[in-house]
Amino acid sequence: MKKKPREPGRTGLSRRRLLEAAATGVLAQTALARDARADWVGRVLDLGPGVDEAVQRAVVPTNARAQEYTQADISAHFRSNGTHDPDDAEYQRLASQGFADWRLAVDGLVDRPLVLSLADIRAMPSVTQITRHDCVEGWNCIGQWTGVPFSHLLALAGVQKAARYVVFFCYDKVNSAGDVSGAAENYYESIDLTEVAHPQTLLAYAMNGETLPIPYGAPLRLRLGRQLGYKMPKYLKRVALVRDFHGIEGGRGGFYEDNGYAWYAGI
Ligand SMILES: Nc1nc2c(c(=O)[nH]1)N[C@H]1C(S)=C(S)[C@@H](COP(=O)(O)O)O[C@H]1N2
Ligand SMILES: [Mo]
Repeated sequence: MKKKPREPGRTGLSRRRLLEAAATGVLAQTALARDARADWVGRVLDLGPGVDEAVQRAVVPTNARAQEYTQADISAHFRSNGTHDPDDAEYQRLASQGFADWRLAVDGLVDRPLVLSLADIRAMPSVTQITRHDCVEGWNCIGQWTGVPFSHLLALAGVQKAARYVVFFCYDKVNSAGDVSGAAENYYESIDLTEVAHPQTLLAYAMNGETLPIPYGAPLRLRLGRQLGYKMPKYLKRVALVRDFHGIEGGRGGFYEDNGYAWYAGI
């Protein structure tokens, strides 16, 4: 008589024990991987890393790229979400002059604070990538973005040892999800230094071969390969290297986070 194949789960170890063992291994592996990583890239997160992040980082190697697509895959219509045109007098003035006077401030825990024009940023080494944008609301679009690898820009500024996160400040104010009557807050976001080092982390100034249009974040927005849309702030005005989120807006590292969404939004 043929032996019945063993049913899944009948391994002698309970499912729970297996999960616990896996989680312990995952955490140990993650810690090892972090220790092995170079200099500032490896100094990540005392604060905020959920198990989600530990598990994803262990399963997906840190530098794994999200899928890249071809020209033929680019969405005919790319949706614009959240703010479409910041209602901010300074932003409107800058936009009316083609962002000639716009500057990006790079400060906080850096050796050399920078103030960069769009021309400065466009003169840096650039990459062009066709990737998918996934919004937490459940839609996605494929687009092509051109920009400077963020790690290049931060290397120019020199990241100090105490820095753990980059916080992005934007020109627009938004209302918390579902509460149109609520007071508007500044849109802001943050990523850690592991995400900075990822090859698909760009400060993008062009989309589908054209200057980044206002609905999609002109003149400069963050693009990440492996996180949800809300982690990619548009209308950037300042990036600051920080140790933690204490005293920054609602203190959770981002506008969506202050409104209950996860800080780590890996996909
Ligand atoms: N400054 C700013 N950045 C933002 C938002 C916003 O409202 N303001 N919306 C976020 C959300 S929820 C998504 S899905 C994407 C939308 O980018 P898109 O307009 O290029 O589709 O931007 C993100 N970044
Ligand atoms: Mo989104």
